[in-house]
Amino acid sequence: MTSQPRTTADDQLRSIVADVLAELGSQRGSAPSAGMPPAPLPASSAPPAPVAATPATTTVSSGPTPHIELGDPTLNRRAPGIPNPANPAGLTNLIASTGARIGVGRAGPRPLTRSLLLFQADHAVTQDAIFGDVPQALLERFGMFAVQTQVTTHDEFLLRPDLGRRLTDEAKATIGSRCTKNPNVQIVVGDGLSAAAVTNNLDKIYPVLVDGFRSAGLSLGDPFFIRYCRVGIINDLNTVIGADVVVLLIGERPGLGVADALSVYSGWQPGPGKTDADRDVVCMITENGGTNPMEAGAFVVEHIRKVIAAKASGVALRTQGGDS
Ligand code: B12
Repeated sequence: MTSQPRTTADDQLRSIVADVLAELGSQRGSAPSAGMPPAPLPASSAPPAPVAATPATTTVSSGPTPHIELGDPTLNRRAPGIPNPANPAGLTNLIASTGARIGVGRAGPRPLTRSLLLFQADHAVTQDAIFGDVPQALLERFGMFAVQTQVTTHDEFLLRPDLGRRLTDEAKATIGSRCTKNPNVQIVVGDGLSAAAVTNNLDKIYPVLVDGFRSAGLSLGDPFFIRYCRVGIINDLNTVIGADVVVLLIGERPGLGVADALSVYSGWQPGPGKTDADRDVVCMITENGGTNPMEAGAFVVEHIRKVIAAKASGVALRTQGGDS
């Protein structure tokens, strides 16, 4: 196969760019093309209008570089992207029934620019959640000190889950000196895969847990925070504390849409050799389309009462008939 001479290819490219610029210039003030939908409506209580029916706001400035303005793609994210749908109300209802990105329309075989920007914006939110830090002030509000696993950076946290399941010697010494031993329940908070989950939900769920456990007559250990934390850490920390039950509040892997969901993992007498089969989880705790943190807290308290009564968690609890 022979390649075209460079000058011919460059000339062709220049010609294409000139055509595109001419077309963009001719569209100024007119309705957008399929590839350039107008900006979505601002967030409001009004039902979302189809993208194709909203007024055009795409603008192209004069000068050598075109400037395209599309508006914030995260506003009115559920606006249908299909022009002239046969059943507009049905389409709106269908879109509202799922978190999946349906009814978004297309520009030829490609996604609309709006869809791409929204995807990139949601991805950016997940990155902020994963690489963010839980504010010290929040932990101090609940009297929590902080320790760290054997992970030293956010990148290492993603690459080495095994290190996120082990405390440093310093962390074990701190826990050993500051925590009450052998409580009924030890509450621990970990950043996990979403600092935003802890930041947004801790102040709602934590008081419910503490009040609920106390009302149930259960003794509580001293709470603390673990940075770069994985679920399996409960085995390691309980070699120091010796709790009947460890309750770990930890950030879940963020999704493209909800990035602040918290999970509560728990287990009866965690220790070396215990696995996820010995643990339970209450997941998707968030005010953004998940279980309300206060309701989740009440549910966790009831669950831990069953664990303590049965002296078992995970699969062992189910096989005893101790929980559904
Ligand atoms: C990633 C994930 C997995 C991965 C975990 C691999 C890994 N190393 O991360 C894989 C694909 C292996 C997996 C498998 C399972 N998972 Co899963 N998983 C998730 C997911 C998407 C995110 C979990 C997370 O962010 N954890 C927090 C981080 C920081 O924890 P981590 O230490 O990095 O990882 C540990 C946990 O993720 C844990 N884990 C993952 N799933 C489950 C499920 C249970 C019941 C337990 C106790 C622990 C557990 O395993 C990892 C290693 O210890 C959640 C969805 C969600 N909204 O949370 C579902 C979710 C937790 N999983 C669920 C289920 C049911 C399972 C399975 C039982 C499915 C099956 N039938 O085989 C298995 C059990 C696996 C096990 N470990 O024993 C359910 C739990 C429902 C419930 N309340 O009981 C969830 C909520 C999904 C759902 N909505 O149905 N899972």
